[in-house]
Amino acid sequence: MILQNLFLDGVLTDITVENKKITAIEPASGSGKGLDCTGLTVIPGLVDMHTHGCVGFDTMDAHFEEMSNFLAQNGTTSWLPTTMTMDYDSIRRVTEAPRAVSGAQILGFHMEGPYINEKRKGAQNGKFIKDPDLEEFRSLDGMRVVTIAPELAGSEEFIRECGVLVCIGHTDADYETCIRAIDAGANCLTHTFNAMPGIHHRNPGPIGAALEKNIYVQAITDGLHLHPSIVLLLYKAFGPDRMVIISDAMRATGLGDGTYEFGGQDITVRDGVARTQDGAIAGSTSTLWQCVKRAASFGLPFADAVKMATRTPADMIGAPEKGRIEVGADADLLLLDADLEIERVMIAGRFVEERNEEHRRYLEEKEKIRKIASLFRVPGTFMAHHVVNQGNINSTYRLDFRQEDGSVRSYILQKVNTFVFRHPIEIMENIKKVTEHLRGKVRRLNKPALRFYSTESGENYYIEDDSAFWRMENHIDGIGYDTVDSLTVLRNAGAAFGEFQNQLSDFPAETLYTTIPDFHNTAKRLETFFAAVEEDPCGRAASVQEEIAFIREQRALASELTEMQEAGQVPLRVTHNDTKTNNVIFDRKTGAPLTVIDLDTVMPGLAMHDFGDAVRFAASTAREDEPDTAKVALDLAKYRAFAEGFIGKTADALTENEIRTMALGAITITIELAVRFLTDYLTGDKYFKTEYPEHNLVRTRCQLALAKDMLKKRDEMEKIVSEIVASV
Ligand code: GN1
Ligand code: MG
Repeated sequence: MILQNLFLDGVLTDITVENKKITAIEPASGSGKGLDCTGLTVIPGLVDMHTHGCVGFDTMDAHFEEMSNFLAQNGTTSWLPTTMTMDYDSIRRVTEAPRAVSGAQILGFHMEGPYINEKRKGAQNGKFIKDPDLEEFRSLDGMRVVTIAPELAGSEEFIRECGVLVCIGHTDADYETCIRAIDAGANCLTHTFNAMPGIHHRNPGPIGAALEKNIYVQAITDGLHLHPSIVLLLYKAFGPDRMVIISDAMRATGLGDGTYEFGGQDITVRDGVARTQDGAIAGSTSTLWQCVKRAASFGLPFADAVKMATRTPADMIGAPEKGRIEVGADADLLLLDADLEIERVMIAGRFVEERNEEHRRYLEEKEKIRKIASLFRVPGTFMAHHVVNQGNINSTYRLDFRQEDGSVRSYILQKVNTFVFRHPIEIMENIKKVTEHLRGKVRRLNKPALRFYSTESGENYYIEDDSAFWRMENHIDGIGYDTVDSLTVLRNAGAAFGEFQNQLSDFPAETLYTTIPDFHNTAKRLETFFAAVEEDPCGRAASVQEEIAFIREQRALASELTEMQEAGQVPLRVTHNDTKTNNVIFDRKTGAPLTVIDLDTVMPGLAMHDFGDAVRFAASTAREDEPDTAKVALDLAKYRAFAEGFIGKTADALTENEIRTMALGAITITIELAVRFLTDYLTGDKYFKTEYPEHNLVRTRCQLALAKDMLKKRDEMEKIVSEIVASV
C-alpha cells in the first residue's frame, strides 16, 4: 500500500507499507496510484511504556483486548502493560495472559513494584511491598522494564543481573544511592518528581543523579502530576532524546468520574483526577496522546513532544523497530488532520478500522459467553473469556470473574460435543457422583477438587436452544503438560492416575452410566475400522493401504485384552479412560499433582488401559500429532518413571494378570487410538477436532510409529514392570 501526499516533517511524502513494515519513503510522486492522504500529517504511532489501564480494565486483570483496542483508537500503537505492587501469583497471571490482541501491540511488561519503598508507595499497595528477588523476577515471562527503589537490600545485584531496563522509582533514595544504582545499570527515573524526593541544593536526590549521569526520565505531562513549569524544566535539562512522556493511565481512562479499584484499593475519580482514599494522586485518566498535546501546550515544540512519546521510549526499552518513520521500521502510523487531531491510526500496516472488525467479532463471542455464564450461579462479575486450546472433543473457555475485593477468579466453561457424547446429562450425573466421592477423599488431603456449578433451576448444565450443552466448573490453577521432559513430572503423573484409581476403588461401578459404549473395546474398534475401510465413504482408503495392512497384522494382538476381559481373566475397575498428562493439574511451585480433570469418560474399564494411554501420551519422544515419524519413539526412561508412579500406587490392588499385561495395555491403546484416528479420517473427520485437512492421518501415522517402536521394546517394557512390582 502507498500512502500518498502526507506531510512528513513538513515535506510532502509518499510512504510505502508492505508486510507490516515501512519499505519506502519518497518525495510525493503525484502518481495517484495509492491512497490519497492530502492534507494529513504523519507521525509515528505512540509507544506507552507506563500505563496501567483504561475503559474499566487494569493490567492486573490479565486481559488486554479491550484496553488495546481503546489505546489503538487513541493513537497508542504499542505499549507495556504495567503491573502494580501485588502478590507474585497475580503478577504471574498477567504475564501468562494471551498477548495477541486486535489493537495496540504488547511489547512486554513493565513491573512497577513490589520492589519499592513503603514511604513512597503513592497509590501502590503497601501490603505487597518487598525487597528485590531475582529468582522470582526471572520466572516471569515477558518482562521488559522494572521499577525499583535502589535503597532496598539486594538492589545493586538485582540491577546488574535482572537483564531488563531498570527504572528508579517509588524511592526515597538519596543522590549517592542513585549514583550507585545508575553505575550498576539503572537507566531511567519512573514518573520523575512523583513518588521520589525532589531536588534540594544540598540533597540532589534521584533527579540530581539522573541529570549528572544523563539517563532517561519519564514524565506524566497530564497537567496534574507536574506543574507545566516543571515539565519545561525537565525538557530543558534532559532534552527530547532523554525525556519520555508516559500516561500512567488507570482503568477510569476513557470512562467518567466514579470509584474504581486500583491495585486492590478504592480510587475515586473526580473531575478527571484519580485519588486514593488518603488523597494521593493515583495515576492519570489521560491518554498518552492527550499528554503529548498538553506537553506541547506548555510551550515545548510539538515535534519534540511527539518524539518523547515515540522514538525516545522505543529506544529506551530496546525496540528500534518502533516509534519512527524509517525504512525497515514497523508501519505504526498516526495520520493527523489540520488541527493535529488523530484522523486515522495504522498498526503494523493495517488501519485500526480493519482491526475493529476483529474486535467486534471478539465482543460478539464475548457477549454470547457472558450470557451463557450468567445462567450459572458463580460469585463475581464476568470480565473476560479466553479460548483454551486443549482437548480434541469439547470446546473450552477460561472465564475471569472480578470479585468484590478486586481479585479475579477463573472458571472453566465448556461446550460439550454432543456428537461424541450422545447423552451428556448422564455424563453430568456420573461426574456429580464421582466428584462427590472424590471430594470426600480429597478433603483430608487438603487438595483442590473439581466442582461443577448449577444454574438457577438447579441443574449442573445448561442446554441452549435444545442443542448446545454447556457446563461450568472451577478453574484449578496449575500446569498441565502436552509433552513431558521431566522424569519427576512423569513419576508424579503416574502417581496421580494411580491414586485416582485407588480413590475410585470403592466406588459402586454399577451406578455409573456408560457414557460411550465400548469406548476402549479394541476388538469392536477394529471391527468398525474395517467396516469403514470396506465402505470407504470418502474414497481415502487407497491412499492408506500401508497403514491398513499394518493394523490387519496387529489385529489379533490388539484384541487380546478385550478377550481376556470378556473371559473374566482381568477385572473391570472404575477407570479414567483418558489419562493424558494434560488431564492432571500440577502445582506450579512443587510440581506435585493437584488433581485429575476431564471426568467425561470415567467408566468401568481396564487398569492397563489407563496405564497404557498415559504411556502412549507422555512417554513418547514426540507429541501425539508429530508429522515427522522419524522423531517418534518410546522413551524407556520416561516409561519407567511413569510406571514407578502408577504401579507404586496400585501394585497392592492389581492382579497377576493385570501386571503381566501392563505393557500390552500401552501397545493396545496406541494401536486403538491409531485405529480411531484413521477411522475418523476415512469417514470424513467428524469425531476429533482437526486443525488442518490431513490432521487425523498425521495423528494415525504418529501413533503407528509409536506402536511399532513399542512392539520392538515389548520385552524391556515388561521387564521394567516386573522390576518395579518386585521392588514395591
Ligand atoms: C480425546 O478430548 P480429549 O482430548 O480429552 C478422546 C480420547 C483420545 C484423545 C487423544 C471422548 O480426548 O479418547 O485418547 O482425544 N476422547 C474421547 O488425544 O474420544
Ligand atoms: Mg477427554
